[in-house]
Amino acid sequence: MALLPVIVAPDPRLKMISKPVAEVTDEIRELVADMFETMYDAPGIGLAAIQVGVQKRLLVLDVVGKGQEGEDPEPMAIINPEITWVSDDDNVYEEGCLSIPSHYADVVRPAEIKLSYLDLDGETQELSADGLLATCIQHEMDHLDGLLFVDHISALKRNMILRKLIKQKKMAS
Ligand code: K1U
Ligand code: ZN
Repeated sequence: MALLPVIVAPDPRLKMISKPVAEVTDEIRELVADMFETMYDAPGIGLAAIQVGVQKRLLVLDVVGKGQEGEDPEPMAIINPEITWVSDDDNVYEEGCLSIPSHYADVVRPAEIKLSYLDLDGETQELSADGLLATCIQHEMDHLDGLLFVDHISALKRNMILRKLIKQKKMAS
């Protein structure tokens, strides 16, 4: 297993549309293992493959364990997800992102969703999600379509965050 570097915005790779996984192979399972290690190490509750530079429709998450001691981990790997239903009622959650370190903002999303996806055996699964799980899945699925949580907030707040990220990158280089 290996820790993978997480891409920080602004970066053109974070705007790419990820491509479907053609087949769930050992190589994909190895990537998933590396992504879990990277997510728990960060720590984070989710990670999309494009955040580690892999343009595949694949994400990992664990909104239960949160990488903290004393919590039982509940890792989930979700491949080629498709949302099949969203609720009319919304939920607001103050989101963060490992690709937008140290910035948070309230994001409105459907409160409940249903999705289908492939598991690590290549089997189709159906899932109903609400609460933080629904929020996290939608946040990670946005990454697969080149979107970040700042694309859901006002241009004023988004530009403020992006300007700060550019400054942080300049200071680090
Ligand atoms: O970069 C990412 O996509 C991961 C992101 C996922 C997420 C967070 C909040 C709402 C929706 C999606 C994170 O994990 S940011 C870090 C974080 O939220 C967290 C870290 C440790 C413990 C608890 C939360
Ligand atoms: Zn994110």
